[in-house]
Amino acid sequence: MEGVVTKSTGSWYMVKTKSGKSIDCRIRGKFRMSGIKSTNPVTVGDIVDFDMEQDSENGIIMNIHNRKNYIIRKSVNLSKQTHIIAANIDQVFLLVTIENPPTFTSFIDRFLATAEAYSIPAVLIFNKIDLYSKELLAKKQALEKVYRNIGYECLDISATEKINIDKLKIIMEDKVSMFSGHSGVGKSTLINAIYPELNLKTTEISTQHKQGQHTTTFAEMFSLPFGGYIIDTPGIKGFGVVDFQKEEIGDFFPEFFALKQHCKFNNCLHVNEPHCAIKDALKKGEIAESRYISYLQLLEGEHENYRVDYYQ
Ligand SMILES: Nc1nc2c(ncn2[C@@H]2O[C@H](COP(=O)(O)OP(=O)(O)O)[C@@H](O)[C@H]2O)c(=O)[nH]1
Ligand SMILES: [Mg+2]
Ligand SMILES: [Zn+2]
Repeated sequence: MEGVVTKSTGSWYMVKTKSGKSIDCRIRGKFRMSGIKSTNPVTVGDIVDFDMEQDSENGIIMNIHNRKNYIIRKSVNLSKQTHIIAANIDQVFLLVTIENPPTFTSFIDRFLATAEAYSIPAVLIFNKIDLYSKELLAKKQALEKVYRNIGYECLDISATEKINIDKLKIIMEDKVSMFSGHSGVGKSTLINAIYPELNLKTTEISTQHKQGQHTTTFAEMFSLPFGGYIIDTPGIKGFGVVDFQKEEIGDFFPEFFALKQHCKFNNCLHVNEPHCAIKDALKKGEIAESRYISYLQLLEGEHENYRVDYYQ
């Protein structure tokens, strides 16, 4: 039988089948995933094949399907090992507010580059649009133009006034989604607007985790009444860990990637090199200055303390 792992404790896995049944499963022996040194072989979001144990309500996971993507966290004690937080994420939403709190482009761009590195499509949600003055609305529109031009979907939302919640639900339908953004941007309020019962659940879980002695936290997938899932990652503040190599950072800026074949040097870092297509485009205004500045910051490694809040 086939199912998706919606919850894990490290030794048990909750597997939900297509018919909607949830089965407690465990794994037998050791799974070896090629290329990944991980403390947990099976993670939330994994599609697995399982057999039922004899005379039991429980299953045994026999096989994990190839992951289309996954996010990781480095293990604290085993330096080379990683903990896979979740797999097969269809999209990640970054909540952005122009004010209260401000979300800076450097933060947005680091987030988007990380999502690109993980191969997870990212959507920008501009929340609290009910609050914005004419001036701030113009600022928001200018930002949206920058991101739409390079292929990112942007959505205006008011979580409190319930503006465009239906549009968001359509984007989320039948997909596995994650939400992130600075503290105070309205993640909890938005989740509440989408599906009130879910918020109750996640609050309970966060509390439970705080009381627990173990710092290990496991993600959980919550199914949505209109189809699809939200992945909750209690206690995990980073969008995983990406160790960017200088030469590859440009590849995670789609508008840079599209032009780099025209740079004179194929290892061009787009800083001081002559005949650089990216700098030419910047001069012509075809690449946004804010994006180029964010790129330079990543290149200089100013991302070490980068943290993204999840929606708890
Ligand atoms: N005016 C307005 N306030 C909002 C909106 N969304 C959230 N808020 C407020 O922003 C504050 C932080 O929201 P919260 O959901 O706790 O943010 P979180 O830290 O991202 O989970 C709360 O006071 C919310 O009522 C919105 O769309 N409009
Ligand atoms: Mg919150
Ligand atoms: Zn270049």
